Amino acid sequence: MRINKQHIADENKNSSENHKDGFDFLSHQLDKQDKDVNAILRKLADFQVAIPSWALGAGGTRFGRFSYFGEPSTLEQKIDDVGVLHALTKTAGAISLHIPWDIPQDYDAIKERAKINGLVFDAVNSNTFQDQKDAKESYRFGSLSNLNASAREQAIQHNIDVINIGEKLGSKSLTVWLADGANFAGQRNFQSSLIHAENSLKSIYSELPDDWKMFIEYKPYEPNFYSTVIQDWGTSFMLANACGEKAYTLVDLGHHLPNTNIEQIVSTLMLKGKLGGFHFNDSKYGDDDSTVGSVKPYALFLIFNELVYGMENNPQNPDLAWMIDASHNIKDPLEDLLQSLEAILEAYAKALLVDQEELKAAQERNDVTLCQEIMQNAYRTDVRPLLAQARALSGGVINPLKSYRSLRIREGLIKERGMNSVATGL
Ligand SMILES: [Mn+2]
Repeated sequence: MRINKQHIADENKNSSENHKDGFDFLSHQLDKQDKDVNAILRKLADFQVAIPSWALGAGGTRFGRFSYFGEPSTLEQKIDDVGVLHALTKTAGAISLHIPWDIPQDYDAIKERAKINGLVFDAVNSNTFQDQKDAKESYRFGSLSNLNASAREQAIQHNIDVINIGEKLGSKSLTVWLADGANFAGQRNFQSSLIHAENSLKSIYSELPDDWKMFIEYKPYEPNFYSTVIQDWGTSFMLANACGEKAYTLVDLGHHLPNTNIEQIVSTLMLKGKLGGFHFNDSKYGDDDSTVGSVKPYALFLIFNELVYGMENNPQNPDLAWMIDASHNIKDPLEDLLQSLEAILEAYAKALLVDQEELKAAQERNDVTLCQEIMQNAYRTDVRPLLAQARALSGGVINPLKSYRSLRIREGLIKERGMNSVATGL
């Protein structure tokens, strides 16, 4: 199921009249506010979000899993699914692989498949949160922080293997997320856990190629419910600093306790030049894997406001690696990802509309009311015509979700793959 230029042209023919009305109106309004519409369109078109290989099948909870049918059961099929998203949106130009769920058999064939779909390989993700078949040591009591040196060695070697796989694909970064922690008070010594984790991360870091980055992801709880070794941004930041200049903190939106001020975390890390990667999702309670922007769209906008500020004012911080990190239990994963991509771009576009000069002046006068007005005026602008215009100019469709349905893509995938295919690793 590959979407070609004719599909796109036909789809856009049907929506172009309505779109043109909406876009003309909005760009006229923005012109009057002295906004550079073309510059915003270029930024939107350039923004690329990686899709992780684990987001394409039906996820599940420990209570059950409900297939959406036509799921990708091979890495090739996962790449094709991301290709569908990218063809429609021109925003999903990268795939992020999870090892060992998606180890390529034939590297040339996999690279060729990605190329045909217009994709590059983003960060590679290691997995030391579950035991692999025939593994010598178990991660039941931790991986990089395990008390058993041989288990730590195995986890370090796995991360080095993941780097080697990534190198063959053209990836430039490794994401490490540790499930290590304790389920019960008194189970582990916090200090020795942290020392082991730091030393293990340094061992992995020492094998990192010069042009690579290492992202250290944090999460407060789950699967361990009493303590987690890398529980928050401060711990990640400290470990990244201990490793060296190629190590960075990775912020995953779902990896915070409710009401955490994530925009402030983003701002602090960018000031210090240590924000490396960003995982999008949304949540009500914890790491809920909800569609981006479905629960707290205003919080997402506030986060993007800091990201935009950092991208413009913090040359000490590198370009960020953007990825959606979610797993879908009842929706068609591709539809969910299309909604997430739209929400990300929407928050970005709104943040680009914030008049930073005007905001700074209002802040300096302590005009609290005006500060809020500036933020909310940008947020309340319906920017969807800008997104559609940026997509159409890049060769995508005006309305991705509508086209996904009218092109009957899921039906095509079910015909190709059947009703019983299951995505690997889930
Ligand atoms: Mn994540």
